[in-house]
Amino acid sequence: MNFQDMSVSVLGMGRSGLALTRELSSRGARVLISDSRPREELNPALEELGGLSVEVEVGGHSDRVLQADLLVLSPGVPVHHPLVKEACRRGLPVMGEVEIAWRLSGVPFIAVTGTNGKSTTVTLIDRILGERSILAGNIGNPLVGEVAQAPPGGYVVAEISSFQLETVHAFQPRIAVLTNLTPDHLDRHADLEEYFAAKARLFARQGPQDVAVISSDDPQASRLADLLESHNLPGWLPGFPPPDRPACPEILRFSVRGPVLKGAWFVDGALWYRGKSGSERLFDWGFPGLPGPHNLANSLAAVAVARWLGIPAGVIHSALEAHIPLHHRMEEVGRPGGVLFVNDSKSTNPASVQAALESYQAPILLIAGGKDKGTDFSGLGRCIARRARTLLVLGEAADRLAESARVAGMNSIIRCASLQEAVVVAWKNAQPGDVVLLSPACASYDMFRNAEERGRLFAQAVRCLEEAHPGALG
Ligand code: UMA
Ligand code: ADP
Repeated sequence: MNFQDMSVSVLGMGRSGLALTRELSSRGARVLISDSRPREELNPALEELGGLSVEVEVGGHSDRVLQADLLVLSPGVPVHHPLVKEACRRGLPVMGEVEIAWRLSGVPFIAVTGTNGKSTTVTLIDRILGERSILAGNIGNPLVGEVAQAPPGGYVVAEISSFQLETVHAFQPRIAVLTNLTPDHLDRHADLEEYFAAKARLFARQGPQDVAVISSDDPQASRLADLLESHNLPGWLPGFPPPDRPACPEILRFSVRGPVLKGAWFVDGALWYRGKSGSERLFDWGFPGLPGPHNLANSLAAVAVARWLGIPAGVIHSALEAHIPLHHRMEEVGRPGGVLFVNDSKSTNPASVQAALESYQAPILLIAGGKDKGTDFSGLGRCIARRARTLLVLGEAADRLAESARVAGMNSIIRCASLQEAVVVAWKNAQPGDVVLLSPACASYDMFRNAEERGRLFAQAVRCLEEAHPGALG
């Protein structure tokens, strides 16, 4: 893709927009970068742009952004934005950073999407590939700034969100993985079907030389695999044309429940893989850094990818053995007085909370709540009532969460004004051996800058407890 003298408007001055602006202007494009936030909130971003000769617009997106050859959206800018609709109406190409990064990359992509488990799965794949890969995308570092570092003959391992998939077109990953698909981001997508259709775009351009790795345990993921196999993937929004050829990659499935026709599975304590040369027992399951059945599923996805690439079982085993939980994902952050505190701040939907609740045998005091994404909490409420001894709620979604647990029969529910208060109250109500689990089921933006900040403050509050009560409860 040649950007020389192309006029490009970039919406959003976050990590994605800034990386794009740097890359496109270095390739000779005339860039206008526009952000809806006021100047005083954008000072660090504006400083980063300081050395570049680009046009900057702050405090809103004007029609000026439509006077371009290409409109590029940051993931945080929804395709339902009126300006995007107008761009599509005028025939102005609209794309996102993933599409551009893919077009600029010289090496194939291994792309992972799903409601949960993306970061864990891409990290496992990247560690298995070692020197042969680079890791980027929704995990935190924009692809466009990284793809040039991929080793020749290697792979870009990319975590891809549904937001990013809204604006891909020709994107054709060599290997595409779907971990699972459960309700989330319904404040952004019109409904679950639209979320599903966005996820399906990961596979829409794949051909027979490519492979799709899809959970066979998750009903929506399984439905997507069936639609892919029968060339019936859903279309996308008006203004975004469908792929011009029927596509069907090779399909591998993975299951924690038993054998699949082709792919990876778990049975009788061991991992198995069946590819072109028949079934093989790989190794026993049991890795301390990968707790819970959900991490078994993530590992099976990574195993299917790795075995399809011909990587020996021993190399895969070593990578799983060396894995330590990523920060803010069921991360043990302290044990004041014998009470285990677990930071699962990246758990932002009901399915990820359920996965955490199913991972501990000990009594659980659950801290949950945060920015309300309009998610249905009724199933989660039943799971909380079954698995948790006490629920501590906070944030915008506190009342809805409390109500869902209450109607499911739970009566130990405590409302807290802050995360710090929740930590102290949970500790006072806990016995040695109990688990205090921060697993919010919600986004963090009502009280924190992001999920990482929420997790850090939780860990800090636990450290304060440890310092204030050395030996207490022990
Ligand atoms: N903005 C506008 N107009 C709008 C909306 C937003 O100008 O209509 C501006 C905001 O004022 C802000 C900027 O856009 O200044 C933020 O852009 P962004 O929200 O796209 O965030 P980035 O910093 O560019 O980070 C994005 C991803 N963010 C989102 O998807 C919300 C990051 O994923 C990703 O790591 C990064 O690109 C690099 O690829 C974060 C995330 O929360 C971790 N992802 C969601 C998730 O995992 O659940 C999908
Ligand atoms: P993502 O990148 O999709 O957000 P992460 O690997 O960062 O996924 O994990 C986010 C949250 O989801 C954590 O709370 C983690 O424990 C949980 N989780 C991870 N894998 C799964 C899975 N396969 N199913 C359900 N929950 C999961």
